[in-house]
Amino acid sequence: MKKLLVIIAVCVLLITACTPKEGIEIRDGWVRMAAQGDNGAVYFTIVNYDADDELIGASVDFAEAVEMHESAMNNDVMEMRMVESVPLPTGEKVEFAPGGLHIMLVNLSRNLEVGETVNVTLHFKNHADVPLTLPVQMGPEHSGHGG
Ligand SMILES: [Cu+2]
Repeated sequence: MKKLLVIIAVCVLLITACTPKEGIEIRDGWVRMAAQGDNGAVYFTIVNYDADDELIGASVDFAEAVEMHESAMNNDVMEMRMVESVPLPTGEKVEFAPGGLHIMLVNLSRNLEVGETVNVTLHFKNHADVPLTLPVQMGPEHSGHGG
């Protein structure tokens, strides 16, 4: 019986290792350090190996609201606009990064300290929710929420 279990375990490992990429991969995720009452921001890279999909939002349990924003320079002024959904075409990589797309955490209910990890759940139009555990980091620059 024990031997059988070992064999099954080995098979599972082999299958996992050899499966072609599929689903939705989220990598390089991080959350900007911020104080209670301020706004935070979440960044990551999504690669969609599934059929076309859309990111339609995110949720956390330590902010009043969670919105998707896109920052852009407009006449030398950095502006943010709210985005209802972000297209994730199959095979494409979509980056959420400072100065561009970001998840904005409105009115944090607690401090986000460098070195801790926090839970963020992403919601998709077709794909099941993806829960993430992301590190809190300082970020490349330090003004406002930096979006
Ligand atoms: Cu923003």
